[in-house]
Amino acid sequence: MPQVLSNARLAPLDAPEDRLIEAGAVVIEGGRILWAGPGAELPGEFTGAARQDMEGRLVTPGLIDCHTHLVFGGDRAGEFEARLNGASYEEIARAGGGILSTVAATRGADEAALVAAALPRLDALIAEGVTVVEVKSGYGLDLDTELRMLRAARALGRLRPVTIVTSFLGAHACPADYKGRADAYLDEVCLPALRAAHAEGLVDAVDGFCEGIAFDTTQIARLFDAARALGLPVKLHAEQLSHMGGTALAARYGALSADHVEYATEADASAMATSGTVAVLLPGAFYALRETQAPPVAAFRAHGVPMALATDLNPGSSPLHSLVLTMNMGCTLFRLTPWEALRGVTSHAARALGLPDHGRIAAGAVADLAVWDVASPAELCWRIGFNPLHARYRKGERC
Ligand code: DI6
Ligand code: FE
Repeated sequence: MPQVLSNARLAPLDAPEDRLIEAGAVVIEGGRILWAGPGAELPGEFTGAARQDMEGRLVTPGLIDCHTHLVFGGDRAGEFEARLNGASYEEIARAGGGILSTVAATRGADEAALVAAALPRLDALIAEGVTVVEVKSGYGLDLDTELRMLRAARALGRLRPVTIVTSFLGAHACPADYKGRADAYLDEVCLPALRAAHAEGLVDAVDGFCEGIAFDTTQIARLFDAARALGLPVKLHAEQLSHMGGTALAARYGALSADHVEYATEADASAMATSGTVAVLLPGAFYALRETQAPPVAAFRAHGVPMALATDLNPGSSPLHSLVLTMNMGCTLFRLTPWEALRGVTSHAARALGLPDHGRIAAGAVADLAVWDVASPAELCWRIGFNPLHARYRKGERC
């Protein structure tokens, strides 16, 4: 039986224009959107259907967090304190802390412990209208733990009404026992773990960290070749702390996204536009690391590169658990417009995950929706640390 959400201020995000539909209606059936548009144009076949009055609230697609490291063991509060005392993120990493300290804690946690630790983080996102969350591995750096992280991520999607999309991030850092032997780590651990995880159905995409403290472009190219051989899409942490050429490489491989991209250039933006690669901006990491180099938003705009926004939720560089706050940060720190921020957590985030039937309110799309006690995208982005969610629908169910 179809149901109609009526009297909504609809932000459909289904076209390049910033467009609100006043007194809009959305028809839902079987977890999909059958029709959306001005209530006055509701097709006659639906006028007798069950109605829920949105009372003029803003209705957007359910939010999509397209870049998180949600599953991990332990915490990094001590590192937070060390950075307040002057240590840099890279110094801590080179001294064996940083990502590698989370690797030690994650290796020591079984699947149930990883799930239990991740659930409150996931619940914080869900409470703000998030309906799709990408989750990366990358704190195992050995076969068993990489697979365990991905199994934990899949388990989260069975425990909560949310869609989980996984990325294999075995090339996140080089573990201590392979220090200075990144190529051997790739051949002996990372690529075999990727193949094993793929064989178990645990991998939706392949990610890497291209940086001085991680892997270079030649090594990432080998990872991407392996992904391609398995038929898996790729994405990359690129140009976060320095310009390494990862963005251009990602574009050459037709990557879904290049993420962080603070140090990307105009030429990188042009290459991304050609390949259709989404720029995923992560203001939480920019803020937490007190970076000063902002991503080249003007170049992305000029070249028509779609920009997404995500939390990068992780214990080290971005312990950020709010996608609504991320929108505010995208506006304040990177000068996105509120509409760009909203697109960044809906239609462009869906594109970054290769999910064309998510992130917009249009006939045929999945009926993931967020209903807000606000009147406009600007009002949604404006406050700092306030959650205006009124209701959330996942696959047509209010939950
Ligand atoms: N870039 C990031 O921001 C996260 N991973 C990455 O490659 C940080 C991960 C961490 O510090 O634990
Ligand atoms: Fe990240």
